[in-house]
Amino acid sequence: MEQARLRIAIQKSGRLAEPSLDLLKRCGIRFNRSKDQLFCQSTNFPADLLMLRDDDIPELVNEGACDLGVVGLNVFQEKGLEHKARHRPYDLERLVDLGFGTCRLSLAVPKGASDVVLQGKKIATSYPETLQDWLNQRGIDATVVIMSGAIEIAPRLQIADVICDLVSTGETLAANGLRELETIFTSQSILIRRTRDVPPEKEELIDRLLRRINGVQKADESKYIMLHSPIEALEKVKAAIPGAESPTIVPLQGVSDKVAVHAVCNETVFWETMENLKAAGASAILVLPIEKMLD
Ligand code: PRT
Ligand code: ZN
Repeated sequence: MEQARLRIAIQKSGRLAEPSLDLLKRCGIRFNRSKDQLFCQSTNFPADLLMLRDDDIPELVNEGACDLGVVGLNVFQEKGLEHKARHRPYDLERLVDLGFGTCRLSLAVPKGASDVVLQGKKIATSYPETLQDWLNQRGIDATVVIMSGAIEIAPRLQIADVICDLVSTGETLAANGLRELETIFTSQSILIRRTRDVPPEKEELIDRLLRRINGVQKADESKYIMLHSPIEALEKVKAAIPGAESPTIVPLQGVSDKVAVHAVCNETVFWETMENLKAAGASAILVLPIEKMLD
């Protein structure tokens, strides 16, 4: 029997494309990819990549054309509400948050607008379902104007009074003389899978990939710290190491009053942390990145 292969959908080009590929690369999965290719096979993991528009990813995973997909939570949510409204199945699961592509879906008005009551207003957006859901929950009656891009010019064109668009730095809003009113949804990239009709061989591959992603994420959050500590200050120094369980204590050759302390910290090590360690008596403090972790 032919070996099962996972099909992973990622964005072809755009904000999520590079970070998605990068994540897979850090999971040790290599692809032979030439530009403009829509499909490519991994040379060292039973997986193939499908490069698509981000908006198409949830549906293709839902339909079974792909097993996994990387997509913004904003798109996942919007498509989910769209399916719900049409009573169509949306058998997708949000497997893991990937941490890139963070943004927020916010309401904004022209800077000069003093009246910010939404009732009865026209709101332009590319996320009509998410917006409508938010309005419904608050009992606000407003007209949703659907636009597929360049939402920020809607007030100037008098298409709408208010816009509801994705914001990351806020520069686009500022450049268009708009003021952010309120965030209605916060988003980041997520890994999604289909929940229906997945053969056990694929389940196994999904688990394997998830373990690797988990290892990459843990490694990102962790640092390896090495330092020298006077034996008499050891308890104080150990207490100043953030998020470290049972550090390794190693003797130092030819030195009787100091030991080396090695530990994995599962928290960020700030300069302040290092200064605190030094104040507690530590010296020769080294903080190293961790590339991979597997428990
Ligand atoms: O061709 P395809 O449909 O795949 O691409 P796309 O144009 O739909 O997507 P793309 O690459 O722009 O965005 C993909 C995903 O990135 C989105 O679905 C979000 O999950 C995420 N993301 C993160 C963003 C932003 N940040 C973002 N700032 N998507 C869009 N923007 C736009 C926003 O719409 C506005 O026009 O950037 C502008 C605002 O940015 P700031 O930095 O000026 O605030
Ligand atoms: Zn898109």
